[in-house]
Amino acid sequence: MTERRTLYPEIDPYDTFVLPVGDGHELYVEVSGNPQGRPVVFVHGGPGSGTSPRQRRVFDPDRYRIVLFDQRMAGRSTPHASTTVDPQVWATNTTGHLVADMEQIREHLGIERWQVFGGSWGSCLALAYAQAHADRVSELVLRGIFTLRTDELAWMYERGHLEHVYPDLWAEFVAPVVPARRHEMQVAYHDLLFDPDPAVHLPAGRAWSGWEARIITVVPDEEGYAKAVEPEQAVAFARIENHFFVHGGFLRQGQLIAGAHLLADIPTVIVQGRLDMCTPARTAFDLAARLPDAEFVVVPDAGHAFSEPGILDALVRATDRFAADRTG
Ligand code: STX
Repeated sequence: MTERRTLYPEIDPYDTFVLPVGDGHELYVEVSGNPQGRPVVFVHGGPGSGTSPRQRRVFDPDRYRIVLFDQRMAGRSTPHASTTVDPQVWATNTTGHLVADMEQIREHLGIERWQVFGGSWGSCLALAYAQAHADRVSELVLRGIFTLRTDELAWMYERGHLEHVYPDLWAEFVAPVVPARRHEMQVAYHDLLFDPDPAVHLPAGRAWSGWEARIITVVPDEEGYAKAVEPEQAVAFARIENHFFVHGGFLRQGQLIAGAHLLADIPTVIVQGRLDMCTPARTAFDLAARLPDAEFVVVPDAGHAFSEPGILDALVRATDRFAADRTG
């Protein structure tokens, strides 16, 4: 096997700012790399994970103008999901709002078209954005495809699915929910996560976020798990994910697969781990079947996370190839 590609060296942003996008929400945005480079926006996962400095490093900093932003209520954006359960605030955090936010960021930066790069929930939001604004997307790089169809969510959060692979971790995931409600985990968790009492929402947030952190890599990542269950992050991540999931991502059932034809003219790479236990490969196959011109890479020895060695290799190769393409 040829050597696997890894992240580019650490870089600092050359510009960071806060962008008010309406409804009282303010987003943290940062730009790194080459100001004259090919524009790319990194769409983070969860939803609710926020961005991390590592995400700048999947792009050649000499050839890309790299835009990262924290989606509503995540990371350094405010108000933060860990500090409010006000339904009025949550009502203005939907997929439609996030798509519109991306347009505001693009316009603010004076970018005509940009590459859209997203994994997991980031692939979902990237697909929603690209299907709404195809003319603004120069290329798509998608990993761990997730479209929030009911059965995709049931796979990970309802009984009778992933518990067959991880019975021990599943037992920890269901622990905060009373047995009588374990047939409706997402809804039951909603009540716990949005309870104003930290004695209720904190253990629930850690159990929800910890479950995901332990099933996204093939080899356990203790450092990743420790970060995921840190109280503020765990509660924010769990609340945002749960809010989007109980609402089916604010999408029509199957909307993003049915709309795939809208992307036919966008050069697209789809990277999927065969051993992905979070967003199983079927969704990637469903998407790839509707995008015959896309490059579809199934990595045989990788799980879900962006950091899985085979996934990272394929992603860096994809962004390098698009950076070399002057026609886009
Ligand atoms: N969540 C899928 C998702 O977007 C169900 C996701 N999974 N893990 C992540 O994001 C992080 C690695 C960003 C925590």
